[in-house]
Amino acid sequence: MKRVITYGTFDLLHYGHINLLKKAKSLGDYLIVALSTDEFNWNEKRKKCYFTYEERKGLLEALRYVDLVIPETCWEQKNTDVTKYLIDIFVMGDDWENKFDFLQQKCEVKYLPRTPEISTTKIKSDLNLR
Ligand code: C2G
Repeated sequence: MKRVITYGTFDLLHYGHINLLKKAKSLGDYLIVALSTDEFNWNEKRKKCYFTYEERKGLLEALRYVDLVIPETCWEQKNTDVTKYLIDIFVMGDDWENKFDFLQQKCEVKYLPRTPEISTTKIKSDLNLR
């Protein structure tokens, strides 16, 4: 069984996220999503999410492409996650191109094309949300 993992905030879940998750799942048989906690988002990414961790987790768990959602609490957990969850393929959107190449010693690392015209930031600004 080929096991895939990806990481992200996935706030205001949109079709750009879905495209990535669908493609990530198509690369294997089991997809784990490491979902950024509210604290990690604020402390490390200065992201204030519209939906809480639990709400974002519930949305991802409802998707047919997602088999398991785990918390992302720090940047450094990727190495241990790849070992702990017996990961074969690490996947991220290509806005992260090369940023996680260090994981190539442990698993395949793939950067997938982002869906260009959509983002959580764009949704918020279009709706005048802060
Ligand atoms: N994404 C995409 N197309 C978009 C928007 C996002 O393919 N239009 C992808 C991103 O490239 C990322 C994933 O969807 O792989 C999640 O995006 P974010 O929620 O913005 O995640 P990010 O803030 O990039 O967090 O440790 C890694 C970080 O947790 C990644």
